Amino acid sequence: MKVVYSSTCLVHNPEYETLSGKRVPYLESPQRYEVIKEALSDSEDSFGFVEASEDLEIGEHLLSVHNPEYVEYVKNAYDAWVEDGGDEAGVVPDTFPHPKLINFKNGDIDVTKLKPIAKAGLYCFDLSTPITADTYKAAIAAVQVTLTACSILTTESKASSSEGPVGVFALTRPPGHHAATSLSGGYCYFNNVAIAARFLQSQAQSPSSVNAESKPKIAILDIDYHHGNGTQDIFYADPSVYYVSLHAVPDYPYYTGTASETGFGPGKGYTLNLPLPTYTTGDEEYLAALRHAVHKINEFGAEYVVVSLGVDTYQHDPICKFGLTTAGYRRVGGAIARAGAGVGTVFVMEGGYFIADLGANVRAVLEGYQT
Ligand code: SP5
Ligand code: ZN
Repeated sequence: MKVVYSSTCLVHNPEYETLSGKRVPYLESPQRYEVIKEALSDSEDSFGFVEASEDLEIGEHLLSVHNPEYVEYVKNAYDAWVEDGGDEAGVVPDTFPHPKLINFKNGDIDVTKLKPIAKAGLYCFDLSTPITADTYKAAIAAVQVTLTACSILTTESKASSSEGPVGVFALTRPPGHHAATSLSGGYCYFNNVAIAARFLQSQAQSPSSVNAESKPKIAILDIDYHHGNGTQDIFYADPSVYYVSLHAVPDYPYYTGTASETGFGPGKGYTLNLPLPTYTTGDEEYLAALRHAVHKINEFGAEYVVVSLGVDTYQHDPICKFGLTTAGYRRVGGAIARAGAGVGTVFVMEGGYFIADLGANVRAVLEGYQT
């Protein structure tokens, strides 16, 4: 399996975040990236490493998901913030446009004239997603990694139709599934998997996998511990992208991910949330839900499967409350190999914060997929 990475993903390195009112060292660290890369280099299975090109033009693909004003904001926010006297550690909001506070639906507030601190709350929903001097560069590199992995996937899928399913791993950071069209949060700035889905739609071609609106069908399987609110939101009214998420309740991001959220308008029925309880979800409970998710994806009939790969479902994860084991992750990979009845899969890295076993857990999923 090819593993796509970029050294530029390492440059995003915030000092701290605020969790439960406490200032703590930033959990989504560059070290996460290094230990995953190292574990895959040590694997008996052959992982072939490919460094993504920094010159890859991604503008069009970024804008297939994100609003242009938002992209400009992420690019320039740090400089504007520092110039306005903000802390050099990075842009972090202190006030949000809560529904009961909002006064600009009637158009009397010009968003472009908001102070940097006000824009911070407009474009970000938590205290864990600061924009530092290097954030934009790393977030762009993550998109470059994702798109490079998708190109490899489409090329390999077309070449090897008889050799079974093709998998590619996009080693991304910062992660993406909490980011929406013009919103960051949960360590996420640009939604890597959403950009992957749109890119794969532009490349796919099998007529049997084309839906009523004649867009190729893509399934997104989100196995991060947290609900991918951003991904769900981006495709909520879109029947060509089936979003399926397994995640913990009750837990962050708290306000999304119920089973009753099933899509909107033409997208009704194309979002599937499988919330699982904190503390009592271990390997067996998780795999039962995952098999159901895979079955639903097979019924949908996608041309490609995009996996939001989080291993924060691990038993020792510092911010999560599931009990998966490293052996369980092998079975998770095996179950995913059955999704889409053998079509190509791109795995895109999301969460996972227990550094000591993070690499082994990611490796277990990918090896489980291959065997
Ligand atoms: C990509 C991803 O996994 N993002 C997750 C972001 C979670 N941020 C907030 C988590 C709140 C955890 N609260 C538990 C406090 C432990 N003392
Ligand atoms: Zn997560």
